[in-house]
Amino acid sequence: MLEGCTPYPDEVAERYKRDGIWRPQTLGELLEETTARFPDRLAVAAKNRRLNYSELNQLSDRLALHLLEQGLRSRDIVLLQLPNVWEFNVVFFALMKIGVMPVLCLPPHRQAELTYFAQLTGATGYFVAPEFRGCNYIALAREIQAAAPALRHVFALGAGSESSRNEGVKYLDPLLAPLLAPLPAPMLAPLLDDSHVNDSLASDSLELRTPMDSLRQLRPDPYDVAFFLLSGGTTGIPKLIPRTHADYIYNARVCAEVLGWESSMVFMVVIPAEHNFPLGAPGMVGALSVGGSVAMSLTPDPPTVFEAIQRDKGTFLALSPALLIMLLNSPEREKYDLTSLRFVCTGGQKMLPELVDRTRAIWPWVTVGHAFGMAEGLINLTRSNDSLAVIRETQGRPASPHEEIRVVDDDGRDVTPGEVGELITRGPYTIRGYYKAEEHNRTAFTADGFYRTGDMVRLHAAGPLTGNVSVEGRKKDMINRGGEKISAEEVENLILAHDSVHMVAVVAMPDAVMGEKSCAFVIPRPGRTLALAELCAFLIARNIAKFKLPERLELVEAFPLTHVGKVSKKDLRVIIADKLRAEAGA
Ligand code: J2J
Repeated sequence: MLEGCTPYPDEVAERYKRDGIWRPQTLGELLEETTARFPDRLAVAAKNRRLNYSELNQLSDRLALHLLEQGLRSRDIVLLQLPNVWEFNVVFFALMKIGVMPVLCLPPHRQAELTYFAQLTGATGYFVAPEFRGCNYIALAREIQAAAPALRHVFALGAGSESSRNEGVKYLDPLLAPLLAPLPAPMLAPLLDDSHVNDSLASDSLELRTPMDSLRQLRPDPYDVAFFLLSGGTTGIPKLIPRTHADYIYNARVCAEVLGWESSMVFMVVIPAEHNFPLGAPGMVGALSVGGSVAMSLTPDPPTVFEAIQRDKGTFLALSPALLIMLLNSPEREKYDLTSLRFVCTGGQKMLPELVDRTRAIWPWVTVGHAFGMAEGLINLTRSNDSLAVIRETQGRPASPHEEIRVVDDDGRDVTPGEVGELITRGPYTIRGYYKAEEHNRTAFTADGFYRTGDMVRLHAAGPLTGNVSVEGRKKDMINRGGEKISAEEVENLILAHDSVHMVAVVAMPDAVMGEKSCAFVIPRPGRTLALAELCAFLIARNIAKFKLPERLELVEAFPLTHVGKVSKKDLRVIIADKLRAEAGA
């Protein structure tokens, strides 16, 4: 396994292979297998393009050859930070075919996070949209390159302009052009401006110059790292989660099987495709393993999502409860035909029973369910035939019978069945360690390889909910903002650098839509004061993802302490919740 990763113990890996749980197949081969079965079925749909399986497979082969020609090499690591565009799939599978390992960065990540990932991994490439939601990613790439010189290759969507091509940015359109069918006329017009595909490249005979066999020779080891996901980040900046081809394929297939997916299903990619949830748990890789389709919604804005569902006849909608609330609250909802939907699955944060009821009332033709998963591996799902009680009161049960889950107390002893404790887990797709994080791994995993999730759960031991898990709280010091995770420690460290700050504690405050938002309690230095806008400007200048900014600042003289003299975040959460309640009542 790649250096810096923790392999599964030999006897465990052998067992998974012997029992056919891990198969000797790479993600590239998975796509080839489905392509052979369903060459003409729709694989990927987006507003401006539809690709069947043959096209998706050929485009990723072609791009893979181009990437080799441009200098990327098997076992290189790259940063991948694309919006929800059809090219995401082409790039992802091209990389899988030549064993280049992407770090799946989130679109809001900025210089601070990206530079850290690039430096930690020695990444050689960066895949971006030139501009998206007000961010110039080419400029961002330059800043990262200045701090991480190994990052030699910048690949951008589109065709680029003459000047940008000269700056060494490589654009994807010309690389893919010869295989792309012309766009239908009505779509062409708005796109013409930014797609002057170079004609000389349109007749490029790359496939002749570089025989396809060269790809087969680069087939990566199915049991080695395919890509890196990012952890929700319990301490400091997000940790990198190495996932292998074999573990991820099993994970994606088992989710697809549990949910009864068939080739008629259409998976809606609404939250950023780089998240584990839409990527495969349950998500795109699972859909593409059964010959289903993947429909990309460029943004999670309600009209864009509704339009995509209507256009592509989406059947499976995977999103956070916060986003679901926004969709249900949107007045635009009535304007679209959403009757193709079969399953609405929320994950990333807890869906409360009231939201289950409301969704069922508004969309009576859908099944509502939960995905309680984590990029580290374990995934719990409710099933379509679960009772309403299970769907209202629990977050489901492990997708695979090979998952081991335990609920333990602070000393690591199993709690009385049915009581609340920390969920710890081990299994065929749960990692045994974060990438290059030896010290953190010592506490994040037990000596016998269980991942400590930091989630406080109840594993129902009797009655109609038996075997299902309810999330009751968490032990980890993070804020879960609509499914987006914020490490309190990471933000506290940045705030501490502000001149006016003596001490800081960042905690979650309740929010009706996002579930939680972050609130910074600050003890100012003597004679100093601080306003929220000033604090946010200070943090933005540190080039971090915007979702990490505190949304409220409370200046205090002292912090409540626990009986051992530590800052009591529990008390701070109560203080701010009470204050918000009082303000709402006033
Ligand atoms: C309560 N808390 C949840 C849920 C995740 C599917 C769905 C989500 C993720 C994800 C994922 C929750 N109810 N339904 O990877 O494949 C919180 C827990 C968990 C953490 C993991 C998937 N679903 N959570 O959210 O790695 O605290 O994965 O440990 O981003 O989100 O976060 P992440």
